[in-house]
Amino acid sequence: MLLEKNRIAEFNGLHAADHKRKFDFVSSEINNVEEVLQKLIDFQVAIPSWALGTGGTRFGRFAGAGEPGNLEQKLEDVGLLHALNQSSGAISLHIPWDIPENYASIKATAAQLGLKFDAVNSNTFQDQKDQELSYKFGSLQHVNKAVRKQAVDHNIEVIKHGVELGSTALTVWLSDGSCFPGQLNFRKAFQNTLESLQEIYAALPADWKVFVEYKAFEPNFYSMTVGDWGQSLLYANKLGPKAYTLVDLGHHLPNANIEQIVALLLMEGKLAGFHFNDSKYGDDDLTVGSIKPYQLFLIFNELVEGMDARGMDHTTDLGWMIDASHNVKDPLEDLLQSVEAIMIAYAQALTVDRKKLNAAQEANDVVAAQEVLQHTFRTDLRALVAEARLRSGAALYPLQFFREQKLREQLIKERGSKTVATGL
Ligand code: LRH
Ligand code: MN
Repeated sequence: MLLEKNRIAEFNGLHAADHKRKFDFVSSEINNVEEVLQKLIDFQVAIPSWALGTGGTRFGRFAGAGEPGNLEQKLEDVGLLHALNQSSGAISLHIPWDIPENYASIKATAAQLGLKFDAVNSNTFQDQKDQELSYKFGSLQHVNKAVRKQAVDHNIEVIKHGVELGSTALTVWLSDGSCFPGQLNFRKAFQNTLESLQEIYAALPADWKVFVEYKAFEPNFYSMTVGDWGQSLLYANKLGPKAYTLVDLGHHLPNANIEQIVALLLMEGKLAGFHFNDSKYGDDDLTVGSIKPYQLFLIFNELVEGMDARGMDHTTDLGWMIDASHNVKDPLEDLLQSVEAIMIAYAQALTVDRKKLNAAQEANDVVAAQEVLQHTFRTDLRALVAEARLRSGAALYPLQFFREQKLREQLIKERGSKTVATGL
């Protein structure tokens, strides 16, 4: 579905006066408003190709309608999100769920929709039907060298797909680990995984990065071979300068201080980027900012402080990706909400009074430091984010537009109600 620009301009026209009133008020409170707006306009979040359909759990999956039935339609859906918010200008593919049949036509479609290809993801957490050796007891950690070789070869194949598409990063998330004490020799599992990652690292093109994603548990429930940021950083440091640690917000033990992890990985120059989502208990993959919005703000607060301390480019030097699944919501509505939450947290972090915060920290004035952050968190910056959309030709209110224009109904008319998207 291609969205005519005039439909968005018409919608924005109806809301222009109301928006201007709100924007004039909020911008009167912000001294560097034009600089903040430009950063919001430039900031792009990659959409996961595996989260454009209705997800499920082991207890059930309640199919949605009008889902993308192939990679072409997945690009169309991300193109639709990008047309609505001009902040979703990239897609992250998962191999083999999204193997392009024709690189040239896929690249042409992506270019037409204003989309880039972000990090490509390998998959050695499932056995494919034509696969010779099973990953039941792991992949890169496996005691059997032949299984490790099969997994290394798969990752090298994924890099090849990425090179064809213009991607410059490989994300490796390993489900490897153990479910019971005694099942695994942790040291040997680490060594096997490191040696395997070194073979994958050696196959990286010069300008590529490898993102080592950690996870505390699931699908293994006693140990994970890349179980926390420390283990991932150990691998990344031993691999070399092209290896980084990827932070999936849902991959931590309860109450982990993720903003501190982010601050230290940035300080070390080893932060790959993010898989944004939210969670109450485990790897719930819920809408970004839907459960712990203050934590999301604190993470972006550390990001802006840390990136500026290193003179990093906010738009290009880290990987900004969503990784969520949708069990009870329309996938596109959910993703629009997630991008909105990310943009608001980024806007909040860009408007923190850093001079006042640093002065309070230097003076051990705990209350004053808290008040600086909570003042920003309690300031409604939605009109600022909407103004950035207006200036980039997007809809002032993407979710409202999606519903009022009945875009899901239009997708169902075009695709029927039985199409199923590959992914989680
Ligand atoms: C693992 C994970 C990983 C993806 C998968 C879809 O939980 O976060 O990033 O490969 O989800
Ligand atoms: Mn993830």
